[in-house]
Amino acid sequence: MSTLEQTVNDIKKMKVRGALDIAIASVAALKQVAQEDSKSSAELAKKIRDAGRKLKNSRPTAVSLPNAVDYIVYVSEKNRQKPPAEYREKVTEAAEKFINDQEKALEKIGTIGAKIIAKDETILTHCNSDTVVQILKKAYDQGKNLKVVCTESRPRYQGLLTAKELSEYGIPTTIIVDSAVHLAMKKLRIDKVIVGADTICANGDLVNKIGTSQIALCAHEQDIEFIVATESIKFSPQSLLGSAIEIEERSGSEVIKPGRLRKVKVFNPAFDVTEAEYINMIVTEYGIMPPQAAYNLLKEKFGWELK
Ligand code: RUB
Repeated sequence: MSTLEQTVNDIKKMKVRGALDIAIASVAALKQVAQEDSKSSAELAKKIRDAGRKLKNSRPTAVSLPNAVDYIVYVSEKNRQKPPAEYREKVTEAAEKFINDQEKALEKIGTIGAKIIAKDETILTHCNSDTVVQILKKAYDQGKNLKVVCTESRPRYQGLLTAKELSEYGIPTTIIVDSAVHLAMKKLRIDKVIVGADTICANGDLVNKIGTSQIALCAHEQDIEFIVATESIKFSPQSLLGSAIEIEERSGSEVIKPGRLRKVKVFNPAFDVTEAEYINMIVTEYGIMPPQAAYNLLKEKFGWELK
């Protein structure tokens, strides 16, 4: 199996998951495609376009994937007239810079995000976000003496990955079932909620793991800050509103054993939309901003204009 096929497969089967890792793995796969034997750069550019389409179709919701693929396709098209050796060099350089930039962004968000955690706070998080984990570990390293509450994140239990990683790092960690969030906010004295993002729309709406919006509503009701941690690669110039994003629906077999309840349908959406009004702040590598500033970030950093 080629690296491309392997990557598409791994993303579909969620062996590679989380918006950031999906983007990085896709760019690494495209870099490999650019190394393939070929008579001309134009032929390689076509291979990159085809590979990009396959990668984009592997999971529909996180915008980091099309953003990453489109960037490499753009560099590839720009260099398709150059001799193959030079073309390969340009695509490789762009892919390596992209991956390096994401690693730097993650590091920076960790530093910026750790500042908003005060000493002795209890933070609730949902699912498994490398970006959130980075912030929590940084805050712990700074001696903030924090505690973390993780939701299990049914049906795929990504919350257990977060709980494992944080507890092994030394952070006191508690796991709760998803439906305990409202009660846990009071009983476990949650100070802040911090979640990751799959997509931030131009109006500041957040698309993230299913259940995120319920957590935001609970936080709003109890006056608990709801914070999103995300690299700018997850901002979507194509999506004005969260309600317009395609939400991935996964197999019912993730929820109950096939055949167990034959007459029952299973609805298994992987993500949901949290409206901007329930988000207090978004932490990016460029700093902290209100969700309403999403459009400005797209405009200033990526030259995007509403048409
Ligand atoms: C993962 C998920 C994460 C975001 C952000 O969903 O919703 O919160 O992708 O993660 P899934 P990161 O497990 O279905 O991919 O900060 O690591 O990019």
